[in-house]
Amino acid sequence: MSAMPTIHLDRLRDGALHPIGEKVRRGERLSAVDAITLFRTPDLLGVGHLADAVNRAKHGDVVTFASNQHINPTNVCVLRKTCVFCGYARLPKEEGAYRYSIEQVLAEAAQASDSMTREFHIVGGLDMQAGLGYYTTMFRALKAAHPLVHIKALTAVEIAHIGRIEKMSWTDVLIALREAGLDTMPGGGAETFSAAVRDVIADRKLGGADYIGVHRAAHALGIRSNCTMLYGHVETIEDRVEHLTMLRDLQDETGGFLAYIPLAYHPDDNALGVTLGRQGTSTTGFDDLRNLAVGRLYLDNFQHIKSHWIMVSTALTQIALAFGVNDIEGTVVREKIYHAVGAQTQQGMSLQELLRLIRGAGKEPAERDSFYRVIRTFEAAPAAVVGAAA
Ligand code: V47
Ligand code: SF4
Repeated sequence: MSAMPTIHLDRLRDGALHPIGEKVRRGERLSAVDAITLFRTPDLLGVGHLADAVNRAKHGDVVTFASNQHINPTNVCVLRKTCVFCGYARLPKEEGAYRYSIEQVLAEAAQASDSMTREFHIVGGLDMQAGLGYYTTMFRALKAAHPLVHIKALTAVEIAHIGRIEKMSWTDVLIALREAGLDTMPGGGAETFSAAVRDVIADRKLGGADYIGVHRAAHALGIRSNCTMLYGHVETIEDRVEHLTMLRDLQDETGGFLAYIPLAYHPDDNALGVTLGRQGTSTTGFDDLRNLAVGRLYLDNFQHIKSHWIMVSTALTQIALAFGVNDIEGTVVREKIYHAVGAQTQQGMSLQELLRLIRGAGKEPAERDSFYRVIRTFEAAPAAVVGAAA
């Protein structure tokens, strides 16, 4: 599906959105200045209308999700003191530090046998004891026990870390991991690319250009990946647009990104939240919807915009389905990273809950595989049930 978007200019209250609406109607690419306007306008419903029109032209009413299981094998991280927004990492001897043995990873993954998990999403800290061998052994063992389950694992930052420990190039690390069973890569570790922002929130972390470089190396090998942006901390609107432009440029070059996922910063239980005096005050629903909608409009070469309900709540995710979102983070068994920084949401969602949420927004739920191909659709629920969900 890819019709031209149906735009009603009379639904754009802010006149500054009219030329952007015309561009969207013509299928013309938006400029960085347009993106800044979309981030600044108070007319959120206008931005939402444009994003919804583009999303409908691409996906109709279909909203996809995957049945996945998050596994975080180690929270030991050398950047524990310098990624000041992270509440998950520990130093090796710190209370609460853990590193799973392969047997523990298998035990956690064993939940996949009696659930419908089709994907393991595996990310963790930059642990000096978790080198290439740790992950290749893990992936081989997982594939032996669950041959049909897709492995989406290791952020660009973790790939670069393994390369540093093993003195190997990113490409060689990726080749070895792929041979062991890695199928695709998640989008974590991007944060906000701007050097000024990184200086404040993650001054020793892999820089933006290198994050892009690792994804470029993966795409060149045919390993597809997701990408993210952490927003709602110290970044400016211009920083957000610069970040999105870098993602859009790489997508023009390789076409290797599957989905974009904006991640809402949570200020609890991390040093940055204390410094900013923000504990207990997450991003606003307004900004969450805007980030998703601008992602849909500016990243015109991306098929999929995903809402991470764990961070922005299931309630907001349901509304986001009218703001350009066509995919919802899946069933996610036992999420840890966000629950370490104050996420109040559940650690997982059942299939019935997901269906109720999608249908309640008047959309058609479909389960997808890790390449976003629809693998299962669902009979419509009785009207009374849908009504109850709305
Ligand atoms: O890179 C860490 C973020 C990311 C906080 O690719 C925080 O399908 C908010 O990228 N507040 C990892 N966010 C998770 C991630 C992800 C999630 C779901 C799906 C996919 C995918 C990727 O979590 C990190 C960082 O940006 N994070 N701390 C915090 N305080
Ligand atoms: Fe380590 Fe990632 Fe947390 Fe940074 S965000 S401290 S790299 S686990």
